[in-house]
Amino acid sequence: MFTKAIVRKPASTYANGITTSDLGKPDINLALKQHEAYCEALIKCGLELIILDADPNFPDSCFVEDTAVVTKDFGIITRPGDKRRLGEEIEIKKVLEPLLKLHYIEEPGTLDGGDIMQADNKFYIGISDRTNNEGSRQLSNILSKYNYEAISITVKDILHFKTGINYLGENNLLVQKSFFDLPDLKNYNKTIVKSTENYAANSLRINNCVIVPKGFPETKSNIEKLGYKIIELEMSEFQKMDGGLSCLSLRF
Ligand code: CIR
Repeated sequence: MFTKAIVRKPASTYANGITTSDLGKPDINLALKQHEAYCEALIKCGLELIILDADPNFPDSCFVEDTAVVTKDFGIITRPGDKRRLGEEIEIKKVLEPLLKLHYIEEPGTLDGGDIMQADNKFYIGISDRTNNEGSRQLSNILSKYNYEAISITVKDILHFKTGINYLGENNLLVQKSFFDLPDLKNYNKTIVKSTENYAANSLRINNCVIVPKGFPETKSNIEKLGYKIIELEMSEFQKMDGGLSCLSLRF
């Protein structure tokens, strides 16, 4: 069970953030509305929110997931892999310091939280353009102290590991096609997201709900068939900046 989440409001400079998508410029007012709806959904799922003010110096800073990896007992402050985002983690460190025992990813390691997927007692670490082998090695060392197993997986053609895969719980993985045959994931029950619904692979399990982006009916129905209660959220303005549901919060 998660009880808390950290979120950060989109900044006035949000449209200047990093993106590879060709979906056009985001509308900041609409992004703020969608962010409010996201916060309401987290509250509905039973979370108490720590809502941080926007920081216009960091256009991507609403994507707090990349700045830390958190569990109930400890947290790891990351070293974001794109230089333009280095520094976002400082505020998150301040917020987490009184709450959790903290560890740090250090230079030359880089690591974005979007590359880290926890599935029960295992952590999968995506090696991507943002997370390097050294970052993965440091994280694995920290996790091993807490008796978690760490498995690294190479990420190709998508921004972060969790852009393409998410653990729903009860051994259920939601996966884009490219992750279906990975030997490291062979023991999971996999639900494939069809390519026209790829964005919905970043659906988010929180307590007894799964939050799904609006507009992906087949994925929604497949998750429903697994027995989960669904909350759908409009995510258009975050999709334009390569962000998904998991990116917008740190849950613990
Ligand atoms: C970036 O490129 O870093 C942001 N525009 C999007 C980050 C999305 N975060 C995530 O998937 N965890």
